Amino acid sequence: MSTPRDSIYATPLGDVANFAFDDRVAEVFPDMISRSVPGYATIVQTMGLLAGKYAQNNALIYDLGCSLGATSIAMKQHVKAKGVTIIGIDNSEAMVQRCQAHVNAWRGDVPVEIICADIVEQSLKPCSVVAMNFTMQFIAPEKRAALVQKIYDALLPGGILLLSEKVRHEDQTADALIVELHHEFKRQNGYSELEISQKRAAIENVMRIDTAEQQETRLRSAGFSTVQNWYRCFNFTSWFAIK
Ligand code: GEK
Repeated sequence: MSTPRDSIYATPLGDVANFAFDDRVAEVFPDMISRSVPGYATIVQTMGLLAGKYAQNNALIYDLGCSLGATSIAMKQHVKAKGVTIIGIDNSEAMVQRCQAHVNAWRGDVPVEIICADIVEQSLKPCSVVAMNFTMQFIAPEKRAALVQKIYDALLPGGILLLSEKVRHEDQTADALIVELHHEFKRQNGYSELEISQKRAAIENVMRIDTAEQQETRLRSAGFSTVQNWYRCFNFTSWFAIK
């Protein structure tokens, strides 16, 4: 699907406002995320594959922070279990307005319902798969442990959480070098220095990233018995956690 090109930060902005998932972002989102996250397509496809392996008959699947539904679409294509519904939740009206049509445009046997809600407030029903692809980083840090616990409690035995996050590194030298490698990735994908620096300023207060160790400790503290990192490129990483 070809989508409009992201040029939101291409012209100089006097005061760079905090990043928000508004209409302008939703419009260009597929282009923005695929030019910004190394391996995004691989991550999404693999999350679909893992959902296919772990989906249980007659159980729900959640996609928390579904944006335009890329992960829901991948799961819809891979899940063969019977009596499954995928529920995508996002609190951006601009995303939700577009998401259902995006998801419906792809074939698949599994029904997908998109809801506009805050995943911190939303109660979760028993489920076999929960996908959180780059969403935890936008949740207030002090609310993350309770959210992971809520996910763990909702998962059926043998259920799986699929988590992807941008991470930071305690070692300042390592962190600076890895951030630079990511910026080089963005340059190679056509983002200018101005776009990179203005986006960085816009997102600084909105996206507060943890270290990989913090993420793993939180998963284990919630009760997950298997916590495994399966993807890493620069500061972008994915885990599966099995109950
Ligand atoms: C993908 N998973 O393409 N409640 C619900 N949604 C939220 C909340 C919240 N409290 N906070 C943020 N969001 C997608 C990509 S994007 C990642 C996810 C990124 C939503 C927010 O509106 C946005 O749509 C999404 O989380 C994060 O596989 O832009 O880096």
